[in-house]
Amino acid sequence: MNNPSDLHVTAETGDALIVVDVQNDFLPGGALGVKEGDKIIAPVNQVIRVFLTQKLPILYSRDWHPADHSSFARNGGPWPPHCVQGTEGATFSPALKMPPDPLIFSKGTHVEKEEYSAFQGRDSTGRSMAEALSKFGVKRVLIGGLATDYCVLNTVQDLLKAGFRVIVLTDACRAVDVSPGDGENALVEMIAEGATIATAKAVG
Ligand code: VGL
Ligand code: ZN
Repeated sequence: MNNPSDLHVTAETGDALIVVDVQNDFLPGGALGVKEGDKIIAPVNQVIRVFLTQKLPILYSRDWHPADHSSFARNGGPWPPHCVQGTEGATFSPALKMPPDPLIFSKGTHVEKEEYSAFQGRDSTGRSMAEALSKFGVKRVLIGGLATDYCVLNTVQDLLKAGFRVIVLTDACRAVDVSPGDGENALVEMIAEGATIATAKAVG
């Protein structure tokens, strides 16, 4: 794999940043805490600062499940209950930098649908992420968040299918790693499907 530090990324018009599920439940100590999930916050915030300064769009996704969601173990799903709408666990990390009026896309809001992909999310007016990206004239997406092997992977795959260029910020992602190597495999898969990788500090 290429050394991601080789690539400098100049953020410019046509770019958007997608910040995936930086919610308390996915951070260490949370209901579905991702190991070292907290380590992504500084890199993510650094890129958020660049995008805010340049007035480029930042789209925040959140896992936003009803209390009886089908992905929860008690309903036959694979996960402990997490990111239940309105709970502390579903709240964005207080350490995550957000503008006063953030663009938030909620997903997994229907009992029977998993929706790992932020691309399936909708904002408070019901607008899809695809509609928002099109309105902003986005051609290229930089992406970071939790978790590499689920929501980041599925979002990147949907973005690539929809024709966006995608740069995965490797230091701004961490994996659940249900099986060791899942995160690495997800990165390899994203690259094979057309994504490129960079680090947050290469973005300016
Ligand atoms: C996620 C597992 C369950 C994620 C969401 O955000 O990656 N993972 N729900
Ligand atoms: Zn979930």
